[in-house]
Amino acid sequence: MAEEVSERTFVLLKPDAVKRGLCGEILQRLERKGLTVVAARMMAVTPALAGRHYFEHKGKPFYDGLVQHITSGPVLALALEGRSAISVVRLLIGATNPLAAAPGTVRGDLATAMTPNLIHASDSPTSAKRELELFFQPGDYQSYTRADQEFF
Ligand code: FUP
Repeated sequence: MAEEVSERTFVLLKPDAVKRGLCGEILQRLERKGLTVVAARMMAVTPALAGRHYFEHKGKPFYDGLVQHITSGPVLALALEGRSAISVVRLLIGATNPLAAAPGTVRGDLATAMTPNLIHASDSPTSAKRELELFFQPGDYQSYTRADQEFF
């Protein structure tokens, strides 16, 4: 395991998270774990951006619903850094299907439906790089040290 490697990952709080007022709750879980927010952007996802973000799902039966949902309202795009951030965030958000997601995870605790499942997070270094580049410009990132950094 690459435990000592600091990584940057991409997280998207989907329109259901924004509309349910759960951004704070979800972000608190990520921050308390020890992840550092290095970029944040509330925005609308256009159909074109949705198509690029979800290109690997094109042609699947749930694709149209996925694009419809992600473009249905504002999202909060985040870049997070931390020790093994990519796999750590995936563990914290839980399984894709909230009904199968473990208690204690974001989806396991806060969602029941498959498409409005609150959150997206990159699943590999390759997808993190690609997704970060879709949503952020190089100048969007901040560099700072958390006051509690010694514990992470
Ligand atoms: P995840 O990485 O956990 O977000 O899951 P996937 O990349 O496999 O799927 C992306 C999104 O497609 C999920 F967040 C929800 C949606 N989806 C469905 O609506 N139905 C499915 O059968 C699979 C995925």
